[in-house]
Amino acid sequence: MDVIYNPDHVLQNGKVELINGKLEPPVECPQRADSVLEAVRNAGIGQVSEPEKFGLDPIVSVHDPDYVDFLATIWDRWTEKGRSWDALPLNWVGRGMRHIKPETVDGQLSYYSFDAGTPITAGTWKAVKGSADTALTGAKRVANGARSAFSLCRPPGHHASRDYYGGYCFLNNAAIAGQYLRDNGFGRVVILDVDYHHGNGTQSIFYDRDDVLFVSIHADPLQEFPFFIGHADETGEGKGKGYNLNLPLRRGADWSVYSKALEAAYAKIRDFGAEAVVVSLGVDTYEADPISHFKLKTDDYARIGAGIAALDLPTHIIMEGGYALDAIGRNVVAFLNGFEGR
Ligand code: SS9
Ligand code: ZN
Repeated sequence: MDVIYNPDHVLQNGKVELINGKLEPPVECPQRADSVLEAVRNAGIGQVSEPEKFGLDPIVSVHDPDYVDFLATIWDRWTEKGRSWDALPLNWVGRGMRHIKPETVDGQLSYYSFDAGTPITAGTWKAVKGSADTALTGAKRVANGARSAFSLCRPPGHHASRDYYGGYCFLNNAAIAGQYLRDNGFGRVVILDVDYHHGNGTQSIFYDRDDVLFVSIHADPLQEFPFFIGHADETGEGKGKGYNLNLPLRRGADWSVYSKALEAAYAKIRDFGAEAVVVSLGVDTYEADPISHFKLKTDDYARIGAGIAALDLPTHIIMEGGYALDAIGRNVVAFLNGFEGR
C-alpha cells in the first residue's frame, strides 16, 4: 500500500505541553512520525511519497475559514507581542459565559481552543497544512481507485473540530479526507476511529449528517480526555440521527473487551452500506502507552487490520495518536500487515 509522509511534520515541535499540572516536553513529538516511517520502510509496506499540495478549498469544506485564517496567522501575531516561546491559551468559557470572539491574541487563543496541551510554535501552520495535504493525497489515491493508502499524518487531527483545536490536533485530517471522498465519487463514507481517545472533532463535524457515519471505540469520557463528549447516547442529530456510534470502554480494556466493540462497529458499518472507510488509526490503545490505559498488544493491531480489510471496502488509513516511542512503529506495521493479509 502507498504511504504518504510529509517531512515538514518536524516543524511542529513545541517546547512544552501542560500535563498533570506541569510544563513538560510534549509527548506528541517529531520522533513519533519518524519512528513510524522507519518501521514502515523496514517492513516494505509500500512506496513512500511526499504529499501533493492542495489549496485551502478542501480544508474549508469542513473547517470555518476564519478559524483556518487564525491558525495560519496566530504565530506572527503572538511574536509581534515580543513572545518567542510556544503560544498556549490560559482560560475558557465557563457555564453561562458567552461565546463571542474576542479581538486580542490571547482572547482568540482561548476562543479557538479547548486545552492547554497543544502548543503553537513557529512551524505549526506549515506542519499542520502539510498533515492535511498528507491526508488529501491519500484520499485522492483511494478516490482514483487504490484499494488502500496510509497517510502518515502528523500532527494528528481527530480532536480538531470545525473551529477549534486541542488534543495535539489543529485540522481534522480524517474529516478532510472523508469529505474529499464524498466529493469524489463515494456516496456513503464511514470514519472508524480506533484511537484511545474519543474523536470529538470528527463526531462534531459530521453529527448532523447521514452521508458520513462516525464510529468510535475509545476510553469512557467519564475517565478520560476529552471528558465532555464521547458517551454512548450521542447518536447524531437531525438528519444525522443514527449515524454516530460511540463505543466507550472502561480503562483496562484488553482484546477480549475491545474485540467485541470492534464486532459492533463492523456490524454498524455493514448495515450503513459504506462505500469507503477512513480509519483514524491511533495506537495509543497499546498496553505500554505513556498517557493511556487500555491493554492492547502488538498482535492485536494485526487483528484490527485484518478485521477492517474484511469489510472489503476502499480504505484510507490515517495516523492519529500513539505515544510509546519504541512501539508505535511496530504497532502500525502490525496493523498494516494485518490489513494486507501478511
Ligand atoms: C493525559 C493528557 C491528555 C491530551 C491527549 C490527546 C491525545 C490525542 N494525562 N492530553 S490522540
Ligand atoms: Zn489518542
